[in-house]
Amino acid sequence: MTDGINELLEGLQKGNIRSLARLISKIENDDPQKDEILKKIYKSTGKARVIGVTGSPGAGKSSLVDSITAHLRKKGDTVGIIAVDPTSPFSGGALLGDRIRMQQHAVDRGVYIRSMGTRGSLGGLARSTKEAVKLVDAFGYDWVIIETVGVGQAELDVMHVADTTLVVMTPGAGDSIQTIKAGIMEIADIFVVNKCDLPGADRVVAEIGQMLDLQREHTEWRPPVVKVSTLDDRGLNVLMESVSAHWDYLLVNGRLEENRGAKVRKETLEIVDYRWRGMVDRHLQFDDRASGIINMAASGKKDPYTAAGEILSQVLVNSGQAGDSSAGKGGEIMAILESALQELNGAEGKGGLSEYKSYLHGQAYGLAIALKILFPGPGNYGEKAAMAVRPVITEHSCRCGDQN
Ligand SMILES: Nc1nc2c(ncn2[C@@H]2O[C@H](COP(=O)(O)OP(=O)(O)OP(=O)(O)O)[C@@H](O)[C@H]2O)c(=O)[nH]1
Ligand SMILES: [Mg+2]
Repeated sequence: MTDGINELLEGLQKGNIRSLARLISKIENDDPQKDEILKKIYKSTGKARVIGVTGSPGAGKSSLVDSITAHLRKKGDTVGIIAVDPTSPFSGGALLGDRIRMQQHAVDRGVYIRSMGTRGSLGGLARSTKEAVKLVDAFGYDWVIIETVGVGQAELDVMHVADTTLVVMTPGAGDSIQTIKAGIMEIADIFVVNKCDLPGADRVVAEIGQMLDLQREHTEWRPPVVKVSTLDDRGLNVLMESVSAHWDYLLVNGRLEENRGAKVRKETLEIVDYRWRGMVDRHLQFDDRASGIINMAASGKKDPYTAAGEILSQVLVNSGQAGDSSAGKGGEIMAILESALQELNGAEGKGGLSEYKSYLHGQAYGLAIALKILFPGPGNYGEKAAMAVRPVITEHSCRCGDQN
């Protein structure tokens, strides 16, 4: 963990919003120290109440989040809002709209608003959104509200981090119950029929009621259906009472712990899956032997099952997980490399000292090369060393050359 990250984590603890924003950016950009950051803050999470708000595009989710936030602020509670915007980073329209509408909270330090956009896959977005929720929670906000357009599996997946999920419907054309994606109906803890100032709201309420009658699993908690208009906040008090009632329901008989426990269980497996897949991907990228095996499978010289088994054993051996006794040595060399890099950072801060700096550069570079030769392969020390050295080398514009 570098000094920079430690400083940001201290900032987070002290309530510095800039530190929170920078940490979320690091998570969003898949920073190599991401796992360390999340590990460090984990014990500070779990205090915030998390509300998910989902529904069709234009249903009034942002307007509703706005109204709920104002309501909570009046009680003195603090609110962190994460708006998931899966649209292309180039369009940015919805994002801007959200920003403008929420301007009334922009100067309020008790409210933090963050949009998460797609950088890579939608799956990546779902993961980084969940991680951002943890950071906002660890920061100490009383509430975290997540807004997402409920159109795809990834957005539904985001909703699983919420303690209470609101599904927003409208009397508008095309938003009748038949057109709503099945998965969305099932995750609702509360249905909000927004825009009840428009005609047809009662029909939507009735349709939702009929659907709930058909579902048998809602025996313990039948999701209430609340009519709201964010234009004049009609129905907002009733909605907030339903949110409270749902919370009380969760607190009875340890349901909250049970729900959160199930989420952590799922999350742990997701992390295992994600890391494992990362190891395999890097292996395929860096190790020619793997592509050789795949080619043999492709040309019918090996069956795909044997080929897959061989590749998996390679991944295990290369990552030093298969009982390689020299792995400990790699750790020691890595530690020397890390202290050289730290020294280099310190020297940079003091300015001057160029000879000493190039000595440290040389040392770091040499150690990284040695680790690369001794411990090759994805996820192993060679790769870790290259990753550790690379930012320093580009930052200090060293001419030693790139690691890979
Ligand atoms: N008549 C009426 N219009 C509303 C109400 N709430 C929101 N709107 C309007 O509906 C439009 C969409 O509102 P948003 O809050 O941006 O909806 P959204 O669901 O966040 O939209 P996306 O994030 O783009 O999916 C805006 O023009 C709002 O002014 C309401 O209660 N009544
Ligand atoms: Mg919105």
